[in-house]
Amino acid sequence: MMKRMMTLMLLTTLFVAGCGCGCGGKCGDKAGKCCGKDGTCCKVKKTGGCGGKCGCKGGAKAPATIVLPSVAGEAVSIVLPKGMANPDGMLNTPCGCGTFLVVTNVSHPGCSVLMMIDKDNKITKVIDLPLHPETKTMVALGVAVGSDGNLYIADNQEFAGHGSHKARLLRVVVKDKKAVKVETVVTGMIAANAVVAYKDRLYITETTLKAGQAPHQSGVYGFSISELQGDTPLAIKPDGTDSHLIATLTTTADDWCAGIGANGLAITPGGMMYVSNFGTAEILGGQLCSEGKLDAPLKVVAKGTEENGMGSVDGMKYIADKGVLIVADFHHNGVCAINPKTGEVKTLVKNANSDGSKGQMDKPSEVCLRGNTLYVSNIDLGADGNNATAEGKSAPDGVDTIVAIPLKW
Ligand SMILES: [Ca+2]
Ligand SMILES: [Ca+2]
Ligand SMILES: [Ca+2]
Repeated sequence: MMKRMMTLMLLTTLFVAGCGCGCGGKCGDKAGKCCGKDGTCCKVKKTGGCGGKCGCKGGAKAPATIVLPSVAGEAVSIVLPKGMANPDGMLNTPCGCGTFLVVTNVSHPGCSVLMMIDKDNKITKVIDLPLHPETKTMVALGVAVGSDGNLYIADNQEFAGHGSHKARLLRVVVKDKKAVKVETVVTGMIAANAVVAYKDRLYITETTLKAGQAPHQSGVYGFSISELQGDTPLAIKPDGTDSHLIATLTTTADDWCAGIGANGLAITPGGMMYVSNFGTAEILGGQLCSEGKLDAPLKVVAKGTEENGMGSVDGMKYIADKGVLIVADFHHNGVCAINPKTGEVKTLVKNANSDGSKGQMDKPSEVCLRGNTLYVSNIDLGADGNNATAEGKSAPDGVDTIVAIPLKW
C-alpha cells in the first residue's frame, strides 16, 4: 500500500512541477506570465493585458475573420497502456507541458484513472479515481483545472447503469505541487459529463436532468469553488429543482439519441458559454454574467444537417485565438470545426465503424488541441451499432486508442 502511494505521489509531482507557469490559478507568476482560469497560459506580462486581475481578458482574442482549420497530414493512433480502455476527458495542463486524459474504463472491471499525455505522446498514470462507496463503480468523464489549482472530474455513473442520482463531482486536491487526495464535492446528479472552469466557478453538464422524462431534459450546473467542501459534499436537489441549475436543454430525436442531452461544454475568455446537445446535434450559446449565470436562455448557434454531415455533438473545446469550436461527432465517427458566429460547420475527419487503429475514429467523445495537433478520445462505447456482435449485442473491440491529427489554419 505504501509503495503504491509513493508511486502516485511521484507521478503527481511530475504533472504539476513540469509546468513553467505554476501560478496555481493566481495572476502573475515569477516568469511574468498570467495563468488563465481556463487552464491555459495566456503569455501576458503581469503588467500587460491582465491588469493584475485573473482571467486574462487581454489574452487570446478571436480574430475578426474566423477561419476553420484543415487536416494537415496523416492521423496517428496512440494505443493506451495495457488495461486502460474508453478514454474521454482531456485538458492541456496550464502552460501546455502535457495533456490530462481521463480513462473511463467503463468496459473494464475496476476504476477510472487520470492519466497524462506527455510531450512525446507517452501516456502515464497520474492517479486512480475512487469508486463510488455505494455503487462500487466509477465512470469519470470530464476534467477541469479550477482557479484554486485543484483538478475537478465528473463521475457520470449513468454509463455504469446507476442513473439514480449517484453521479458526483470529484476534486483531486493539489498541495505543494502534489496530488494529496481525491474528495467528493458534489453529489446527487444523474449523469455528470463535461466540466469547465471559468473564473472562480465550475460548470458541469448534466446529461439527464430527470430520468424517464419525454422529451428528454438536461442542463448545466454552475458552482462557486468557494462553496465546495470536501468533508460535506454539496447535495444537488433532484430533477431540476436545484438553484445551481443555470440552463435547461430539451432533446427531441427519433432514434436512440433522443435520450442524450447536454454533453460537451466550452467557455470563451469573455464568458460566452457553449453547450452541445448530443441528440439534436446542436451547439447552443449564451453569455455568462458577473454572477456566473446566463444573461438569457441558450440559443442555437450551429446545427448538424445532412448537408454539413454533423450527426451528433459530444465533447468540445473552444480555440480562443482562432474563435473556433472543435467538437467530437460520436454518431458519425467524426470531428467537426464550427464557426460559432456564423454557424458554419466543417467536417475535419470521418470514417465508418472502426476499431480505432490506423488513425481512425472509434466513437469519439472528446477533443483537445495542443499546438497544431488535435487529440481525439476514442471512447469506443458499445452503442450506436459500434462493435455489434453476431447476436446484435455491443461489445468493445479490444483496441483502445486516442488519435493525434495534425491541423493547419
Ligand atoms: Ca461527453
Ligand atoms: Ca477501439
Ligand atoms: Ca469500436
